[in-house]
Amino acid sequence: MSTYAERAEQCTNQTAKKLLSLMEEKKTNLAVSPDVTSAAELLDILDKTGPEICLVKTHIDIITDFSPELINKMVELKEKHNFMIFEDRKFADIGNTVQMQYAQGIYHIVDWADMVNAHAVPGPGIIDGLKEVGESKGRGLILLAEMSSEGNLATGEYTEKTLQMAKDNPDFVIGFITMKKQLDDPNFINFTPGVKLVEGGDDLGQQYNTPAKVIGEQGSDVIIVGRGIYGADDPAAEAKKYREEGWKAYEGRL
Ligand code: S5P
Repeated sequence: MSTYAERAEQCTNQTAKKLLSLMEEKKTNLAVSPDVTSAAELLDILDKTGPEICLVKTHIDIITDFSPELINKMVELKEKHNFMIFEDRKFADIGNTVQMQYAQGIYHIVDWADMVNAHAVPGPGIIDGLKEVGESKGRGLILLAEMSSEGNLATGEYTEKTLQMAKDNPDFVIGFITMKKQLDDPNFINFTPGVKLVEGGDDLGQQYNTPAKVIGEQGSDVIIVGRGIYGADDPAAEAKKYREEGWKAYEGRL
């Protein structure tokens, strides 16, 4: 299996290249998902876990006291700790609408998020719409090929068609939300949510696998951890544990 550094060389998209290089350089395949609702809490978790992560995944629309100042501060932390930003917007509409959701409104996501994700359900027009706005800024798009929640519909033919949409747009699509490695193509990065140090789930259908399983056995590239880190008493120490587990599993599979 290729190293993150080797894959960075082969990528066409500059955001994918940057992420893979950063992962190798910082020796981390951990993305933190601080799904908290206040700006201060978000910034606090990000400052504490920043040294351990390659990426932060945000849900900007759950912040109750959002202001553009939050974005400035997040970008300051990004520079301080050297990580990238993924806004988990899960676009799911026609191309014309998602373009506006991506660039306009109060969040202006395209201006600060290195990458965003989208569902494939509307068909390729969703990629075309996002690409028209994001490509010139060097942004990357992640498609949801699979989901972590019980009973989800992103399986079989749906997943296959999603992968095909990515193959048709290798300049803008940088990878997948998926439970396992998809495609034998070094261009695409596999991002896996639903990760905890012990397997299990929550009472709303979330299902958890361990870093060892996700990276080591299933061949994914990036672990996305929410409650496992921000729900801990010491998020910094917990992030360090996930980072070590994730990296050990990566080295083990090389
Ligand atoms: O299939 C998915 C896709 C995503 S992006 N399942 C997920 O759980 N996610 C996101 O990952 C979800 O929106 C949340 O932000 C995070 C998982 O959080 P946790 O607290 O369960 O680790």
